[in-house]
Amino acid sequence: MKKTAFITGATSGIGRATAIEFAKHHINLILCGRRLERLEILKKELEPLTQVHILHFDVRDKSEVFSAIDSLPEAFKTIDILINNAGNAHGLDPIQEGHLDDWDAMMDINVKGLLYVSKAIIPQMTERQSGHIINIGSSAGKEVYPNGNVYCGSKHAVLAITEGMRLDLNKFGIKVSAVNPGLVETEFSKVRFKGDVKADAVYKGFKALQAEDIAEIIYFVVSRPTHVNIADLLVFPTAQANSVTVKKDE
Ligand code: NDP
Ligand code: 8X3
Repeated sequence: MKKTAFITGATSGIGRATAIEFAKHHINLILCGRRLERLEILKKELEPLTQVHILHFDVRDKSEVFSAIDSLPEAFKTIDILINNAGNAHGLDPIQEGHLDDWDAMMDINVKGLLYVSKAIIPQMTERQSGHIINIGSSAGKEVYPNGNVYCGSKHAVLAITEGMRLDLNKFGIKVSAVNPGLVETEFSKVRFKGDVKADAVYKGFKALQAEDIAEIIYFVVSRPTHVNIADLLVFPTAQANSVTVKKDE
């Protein structure tokens, strides 16, 4: 029986690469994001491999989240795999100079958005006593780096919520995993620096992880036998030792 995966943040980076990887393995896909045109293009690209449905909503908007998930057609209503991936950083400022709008965005998207989507999907998993939730955390959820304050806080929250989910959903046989990458070359830094050229420097001088590297790891996590759960996985580029130590070309 083919499985169905619900992927948030499928318009770009890790979410998009995961959709492509899952399609290769013929997993049915529900692809979510705000940029509808990108979702439509990806749907067309992947439909020769698998069934694809798109949902266009902002994870910050509770009622949009619930009505989008309610609107799923019968063939996509049973969700076996939830990839809570939508998220981003806004700004890289010392705490005394940080912007309230940036803080709101990070907490609302990375933490509350993940909770809203999970709240809408978990009941069907508990009812069926099966399912797999993968939360995309970050090395920033394990270690705080200078000026990372609120982003790191949001990702520490993702890790704590993941552990809480694993405890509470254990009796239902639901797997809960965290995949925590270090530096991955996506649109992440363009969003963090709001299009500023500073973003171009982030992945220069070393080989950063690519979105496809993380997608392959996520597929590995979801394709383990029923009795195996990868609870918490940290992955860095070889050039990175921790959040602040990156070996760059001279
Ligand atoms: P991208 O910016 O490339 O992708 C982010 C995705 O999140 C987009 O598809 C975007 O879709 C979606 N998204 C953002 N805000 C919202 C929103 N309000 N509602 C719905 N969807 C939203 O970044 P990455 O692929 O790198 O990031 C994916 C995840 O990986 C994030 O959680 C990030 O924190 C995490 N991560 C990234 C790392 C990196 O170095 N790149 C390292 C560790 C973790 P759209 O704008 O169309 O809505
Ligand atoms: C993204 C990785 O180090 O830019 O979560 O915060 S980092």
